[in-house]
Amino acid sequence: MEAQVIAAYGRHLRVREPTGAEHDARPFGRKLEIVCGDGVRCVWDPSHGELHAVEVLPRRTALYRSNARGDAEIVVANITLLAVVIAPRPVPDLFVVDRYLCAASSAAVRALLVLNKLDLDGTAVLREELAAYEQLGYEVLPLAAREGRNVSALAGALDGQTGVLLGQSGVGKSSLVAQLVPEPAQAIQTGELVRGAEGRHTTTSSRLYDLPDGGQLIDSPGVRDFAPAIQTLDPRGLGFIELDTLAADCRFADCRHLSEPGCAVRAAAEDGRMNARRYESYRRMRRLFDSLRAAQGPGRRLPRPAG
Ligand SMILES: Nc1nc2c(ncn2[C@@H]2O[C@H](COP(=O)(O)OP(=O)(O)OP(=O)(O)O)[C@@H](O)[C@H]2O)c(=O)[nH]1
Ligand SMILES: [Mg+2]
Ligand SMILES: [Zn+2]
Repeated sequence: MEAQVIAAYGRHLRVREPTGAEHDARPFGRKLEIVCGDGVRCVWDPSHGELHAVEVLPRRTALYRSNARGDAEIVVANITLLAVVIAPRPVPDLFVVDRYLCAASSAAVRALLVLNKLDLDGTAVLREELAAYEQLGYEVLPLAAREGRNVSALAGALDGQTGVLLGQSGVGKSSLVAQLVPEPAQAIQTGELVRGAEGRHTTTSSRLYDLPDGGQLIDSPGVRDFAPAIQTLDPRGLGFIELDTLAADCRFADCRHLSEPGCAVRAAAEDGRMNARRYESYRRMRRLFDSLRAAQGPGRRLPRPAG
């Protein structure tokens, strides 16, 4: 039987058959790394009375992060859209936003930005900062989950897609899911939502939902920081999409765009053709990349996504 993983926490999986029937399952063997969005082949183990996921079907896309040792860890699989959610509160870190975008471009997944909590002060300033992303071609969706304001724009972007919501804890990812999915209450039954310190519910593991109009959406736990897996990054531009064209004019093919002579990227940042904050972000990413590579052991090959 083949099924889609709609939740994965520890060694517990929740899988759904194409018929819609849902089951609990366990990964078979220690080696299998299974995440939300994966397709798996399952077999029933009558002696233990449980369903085993014995094989991960080839992934069309895979989003990876780096752990502190520089190893790649898969976050979600088979997504076609990555939505980075920010809000005036908690105060956003655009450098983390950039690193999500690097991971998306490295995974060949389309990315967009969601600016939630339009009802709060501070969104006007943020929208100006986000204009730099729009100039790069990233769509920015300003909305307010609380009032359901412009949530339809996100629904439209998710049409026919498998999307994931990523961002800091408290930006409103689950609130958006609640607006888009008719029965988000099912998540509470699975025990994934626990009371956070401030007394509100915080999401503790990813969960995939079907959208009424055909797409799918993965809600994920909030994280303060994020680093894309260095193994997935193109060493030339590290996933900064504006560098694809700018770096072509650097004097040296292996230019790191720091202090090398004849660097076209630095020149573009100096004369305003590249956004100065994005260039600073690139420099930080470069330092992170170098330090993670130094921390890394002999290295582990990542499986290539199919297709
Ligand atoms: N003012 C305002 N508050 C909102 C809006 N959307 C969500 N919130 C509030 O923001 C808080 C956090 O919302 P959640 O949806 O739990 O945030 P989350 O991103 O899922 O957080 P984690 O699960 O911890 O990652 C809640 O108190 C929501 O009521 C909005 O549009 N406006
Ligand atoms: Mg949540
Ligand atoms: Zn350069």
